Amino acid sequence: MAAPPSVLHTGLPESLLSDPVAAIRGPGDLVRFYRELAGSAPLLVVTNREPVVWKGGAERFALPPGGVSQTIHRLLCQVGGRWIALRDSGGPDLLRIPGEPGAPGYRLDRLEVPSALMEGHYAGFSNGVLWPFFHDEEGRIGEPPNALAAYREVNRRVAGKVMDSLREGASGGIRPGMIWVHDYQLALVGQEMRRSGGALPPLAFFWHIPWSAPVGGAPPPRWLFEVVTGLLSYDQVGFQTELYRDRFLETVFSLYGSRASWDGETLSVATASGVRRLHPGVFPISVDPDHFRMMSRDPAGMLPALSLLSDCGLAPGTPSGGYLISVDRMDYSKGFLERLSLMEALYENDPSLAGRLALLQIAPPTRLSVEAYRRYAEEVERRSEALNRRFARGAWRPVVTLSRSLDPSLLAPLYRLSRGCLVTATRDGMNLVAKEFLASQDGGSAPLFLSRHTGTAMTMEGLSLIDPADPALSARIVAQGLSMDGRIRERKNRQALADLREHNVYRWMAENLLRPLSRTSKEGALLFARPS
Ligand code: ADQ
Repeated sequence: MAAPPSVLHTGLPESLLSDPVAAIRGPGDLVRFYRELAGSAPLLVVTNREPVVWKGGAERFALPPGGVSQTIHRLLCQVGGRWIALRDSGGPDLLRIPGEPGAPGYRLDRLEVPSALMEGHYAGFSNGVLWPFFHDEEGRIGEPPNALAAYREVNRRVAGKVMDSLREGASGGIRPGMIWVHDYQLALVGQEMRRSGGALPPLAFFWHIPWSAPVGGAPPPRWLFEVVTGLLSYDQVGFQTELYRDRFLETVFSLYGSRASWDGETLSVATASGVRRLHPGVFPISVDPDHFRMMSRDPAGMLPALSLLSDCGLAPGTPSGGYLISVDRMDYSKGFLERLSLMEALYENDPSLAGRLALLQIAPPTRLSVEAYRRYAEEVERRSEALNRRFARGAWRPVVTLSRSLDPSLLAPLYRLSRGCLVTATRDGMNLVAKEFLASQDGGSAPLFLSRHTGTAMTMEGLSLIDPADPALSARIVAQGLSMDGRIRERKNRQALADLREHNVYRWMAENLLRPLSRTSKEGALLFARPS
């Protein structure tokens, strides 16, 4: 008997049936893919942060450097649609973002939230409670009074803004092929939209950060049921890795017991507001490796990178110019203290490295309205100074810190010129820095030393893994990696780059869009099954 077809009935063009996303390499492929699935239906994206920075004057606004939001921005410019975000720069509530000539561009609806409410939502609940909880840092949780109420209220207002944009009548209203909501700050938006009633396009959500394992025996935090139930309102909830997706499922089962069931594709849960059916998917996020490769050798970025290194006392080609690079927001989950301990162990084990191999940490401050972050930044500064006092050699310092953001055009050559990259996150949804470094090496042999607690370590093979919780062991792995035959290191980097080119950020987007949009294209019937 013939095997049943793995694609049941999709209504999708033939070109998308065999392997719909494997051939996607760049923005043009993604736009074509979107059009084949959604036709002229626009896309509606909802995020906490806006994709542009208001400048005013003739220039009006600027695009922040690179990153995932700029990939989504480029798609929206081409296919048209709307982006709803909390306003974090000046200017009007509504901005028309133009596309290239001939492309529709999109409308950015910015939601102004009073500062006290924003404080409770962002610093209070999102980054004072959810972030530390899901990064297994319960000791850093600090929940100001009314933070949960502020979180609910901001989610409600964002949902209201989305509903308004669906209702605005023929002229201003939008009929999107799907609505794509992002990250832990906005978990309740889908539920609030469903409470408004009426038919909705498919609602997709992407959870960018880790999901922690349910705490055996201990009662769950009182808000967890609410956040999980909020997520059940979406038709698709995407996670970075299987581990995080499976932990989410475990959490659902721990909270809902026999009212939940999972058939390997669809999760069904009998909630107080009815039975919810959704697809919890695994979509590891990525970068545009060709773009980083190109930037890493572009003289326009290379020349300023060389002069920046000279200013830092790390002039390439000089005996004291070697450096390991790290690039992260100043966040405790990125393991700054663990990294300093690793460097300390490295110098203790091999004192000849002092004077020859520094740590260049590029670390812009972040979330300074949260006390845990302010205290952490102070502690990192104290520890960096102590290491500098102990291992200084003349004018040479072991730790060079740049506390600011650098444009990716400058970051890429800095990655390329380094002796290696240290990623020491104690927990990380994915970690894009690791992927940017690998893409920028392009034929180079500098190794990536990657924390095994990152999504990148869980989803890519053949990388040198370290454990920031064990700096002595990690320092030995780093020393071995640095002295490994250059050809072996180069081969490892090449293999990683090939993997990244296949699993790039455009493909990540396509995989997120595939199921919800194919559902729209069949007018509400979920008929698509991924090829096995
Ligand atoms: P982040 O926690 O911010 O992201 P990461 O994935 O490393 O962590 O992305 C950081 C981005 O900011 C990178 O593109 C990096 O180049 C850039 N960046 C960091 N410091 C910079 C600096 N000094 N100057 C310029 N650019 C800098 C969250 C989750 C991650 C997940 C991403 C995407 O915490 O786990 O990988 O979202 O889903």
